[in-house]
Amino acid sequence: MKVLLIRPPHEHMIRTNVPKSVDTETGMYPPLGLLYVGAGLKAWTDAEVELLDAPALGLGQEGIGERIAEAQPDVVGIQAMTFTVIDAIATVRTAKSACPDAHVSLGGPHVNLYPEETLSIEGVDSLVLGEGERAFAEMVNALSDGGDVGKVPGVAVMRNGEVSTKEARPLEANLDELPQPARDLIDSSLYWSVLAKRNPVTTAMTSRGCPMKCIFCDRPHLGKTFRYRSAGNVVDEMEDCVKRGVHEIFLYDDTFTISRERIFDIRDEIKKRGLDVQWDVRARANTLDAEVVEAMKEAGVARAHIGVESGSPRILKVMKKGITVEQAHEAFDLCRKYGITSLSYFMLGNPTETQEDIDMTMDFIRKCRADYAHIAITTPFPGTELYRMGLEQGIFERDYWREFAANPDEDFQPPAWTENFTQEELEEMRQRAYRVFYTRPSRLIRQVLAVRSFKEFWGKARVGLRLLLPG
Ligand code: B12
Repeated sequence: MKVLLIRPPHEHMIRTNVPKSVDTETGMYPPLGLLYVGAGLKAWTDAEVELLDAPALGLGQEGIGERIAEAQPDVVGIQAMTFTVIDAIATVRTAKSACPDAHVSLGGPHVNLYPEETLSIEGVDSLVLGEGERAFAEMVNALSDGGDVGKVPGVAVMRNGEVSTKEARPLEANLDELPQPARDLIDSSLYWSVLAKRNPVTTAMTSRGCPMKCIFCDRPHLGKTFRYRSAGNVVDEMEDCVKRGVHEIFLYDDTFTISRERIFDIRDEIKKRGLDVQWDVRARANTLDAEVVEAMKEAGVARAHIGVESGSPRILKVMKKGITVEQAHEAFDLCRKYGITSLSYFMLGNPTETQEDIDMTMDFIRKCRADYAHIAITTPFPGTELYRMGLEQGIFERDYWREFAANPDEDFQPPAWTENFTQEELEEMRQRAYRVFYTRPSRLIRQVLAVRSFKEFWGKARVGLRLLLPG
């Protein structure tokens, strides 16, 4: 069996009220999900596996078509996020025209949210729901044995106009039993980040799932329980990355810092092995204290991404963020004290938000000691409690995400939450918030003093200017 995994190009990605430069100019990150699916194939099938990372290889549909025609795979597995589904569908069509007999299967966040709509797309033979490692491997084995893929748990097919199942397999109970991502399927040198001190970079995930209840977030395929890998298993992966010449790792755990003890265990393991590795984590403000941040620094954590969302205690409650303004300030102070670069995340235009709440967020942005700020306009994502609230409260008249899934249109712009402010007012406020943050004299001086090369300075200045300039 020959299997070709594809990350579609980002040519028709729908805009999400995040400045374009944030998506296109901050870096190129490996498709971790596909590396895990590839690892599952290597561990549990005899398939010959190839991975086509179109964005990293700079491939469009024509290039993808040539590669598929050349490879003549039996199975094509394509990653689908709602925001890149138009490119995923174009890739399905390209696969069917370049290799009509290939079985084309989709996996990723989008298929879990809209299985009917996605399976109704011409050329899609099956969907792999939830975590794909075992389900896809079993599906490939079933295909090679001439079996019925619709009988494989977690695989959905169309049966007499009906979706055969919407049930994913149970989530992996012990993540240590999963094989390490198959990084030999990609060229590590293609991946970089404007944030990194040393490129190339890679990505990793040491835990899956998040028990928090933030209304704007949804991980349909990774669950609400925090499942984590052992320190030894995590550092084995880091050691493998270093052997491949990659010393900077971006952890994609939704919230790395939930398990306090594990942070100390990972620090001890990295120190015991003397690993030269810097890494980047996503943390929650209320899980950080001096002991934890110090241990993270000792372990090589170079950057921490910390969601704040709002400077208004009332809005933090409305968003069920579960942190306080004081905890957020404390988190950035601790990162500054122990020399970890911190990135803060804010959202403007939240449910019930008033000018007074926005002023509190601006005040927080003015005073906080974060090194970077990422300011988005609140845009309800599919499958989130926020989106359901918008439909129930009549903020949105139609279920536009389902309509989009049924008939994806690249001109579709997901609407912001415009309960009290118009889109234009929110964009003006976002520009102002970026100016408030990035033109603070203390910050400008620190950034200039911290820069090590003109190339690094230009990289950051270019993205910075894009953020500050309208449009
Ligand atoms: C890393 C990441 C990014 C990275 C890289 C994205 C990429 N294209 O690889 C960056 C920072 C660029 C990014 C950007 C954005 N992201 Co993002 N991102 C993530 C994050 C944190 C981790 C993804 C990951 O690696 N997961 C780990 C692996 C193991 O999981 P996985 O990829 O889902 O793969 C598993 C299964 O889904 C399945 N599977 C996945 N693909 C396939 C393919 C096949 C064939 C099969 C069989 C199975 C399969 O099996 C895999 C192994 O179990 C997720 C949140 C999360 N926790 O997953 C959000 C997430 C994917 N991002 C999301 C969003 C919205 C965005 C943005 C649009 C945000 C924005 N700008 O507004 C942009 C889009 C830009 C872009 N070009 O892609 C959403 C997608 C929601 C949706 N309905 O599609 C998520 C789920 C977060 C959320 N808010 O809900 N993102």
